[in-house]
Amino acid sequence: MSREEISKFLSFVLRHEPQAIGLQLDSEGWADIDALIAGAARSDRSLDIETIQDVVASSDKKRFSLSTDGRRIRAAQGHSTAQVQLQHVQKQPPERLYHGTASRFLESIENQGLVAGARHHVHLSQDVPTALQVGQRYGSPVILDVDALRMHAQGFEFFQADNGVWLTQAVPAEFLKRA
Ligand code: HQG
Repeated sequence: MSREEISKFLSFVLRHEPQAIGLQLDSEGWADIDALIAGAARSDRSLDIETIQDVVASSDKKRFSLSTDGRRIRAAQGHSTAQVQLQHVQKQPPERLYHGTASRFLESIENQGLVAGARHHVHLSQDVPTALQVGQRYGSPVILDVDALRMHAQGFEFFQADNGVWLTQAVPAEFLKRA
C-alpha cells in the first residue's frame, strides 16, 4: 500500500469502522498499535510500526496522533464511530472561523444551518485556503464565514482537535454568511 492508501485505511478504521478489522478503540479514540497491525494482517494488509510512524509524521493534515509511550494511535478528529466520545479541549474560538462546502449544499445549509451529519461535530477551519481545500472535495466550493466568537458568547461550545481543526456541535444559519 502507498502512504496515501495506508492513511485512508487508518482513517477508515480509526474514525469510522474499527470493527471491520476487529479493533477496539477506547472512548478517547486510542487503539493499541500491535492490535491494529494484527487486525490489518487479518484483512491481508501488511503494516509495521515504522510504516505507521512514517504515515503519522508525513500526514499533511496531522490526521493521527501517537501516545507519548508510542504504543497507541488515534485519529485527531473526524470520528463517526459510536465507540469514541473524544473529549476535545474546549477553547474560546477566534472571531471568525470558516467552513468550506459545495455550492449544491447551500440551500439546505441556509435552511438548517451546519449540521454534523455522520460525524460527531461540524468541522471549521482557521483560514480561508484550508476551508477552500475542504470544500473542493464535494464539488464547486463555497466558503462560509462563521461568526464564532459571537456564538461562543451566546454559550455554544467550541473545541480544538490535536491537529488544530475547530469543532462545534452545529452552526445555526444566523451565524453564517458567504465569505
Ligand atoms: C455539509 C476532511 C446540507 C458540509 C476535511 C460538508 C475536514 C450540509 C458535508 C473533515 C449541511 C459533510 C471534515 C446541511 C453541513 N445541509 N449539507 N444542513 N450541514 N453540510 O466530510 O466538514 O481529509 O463529513 O458542508 O478536510 O466536509 O478526512 O465534513 O460538505 O477537515 O482528514 O455536509 O474531513 O479531512 O461532509 O470535512 P464531511 P467536512 P480528512
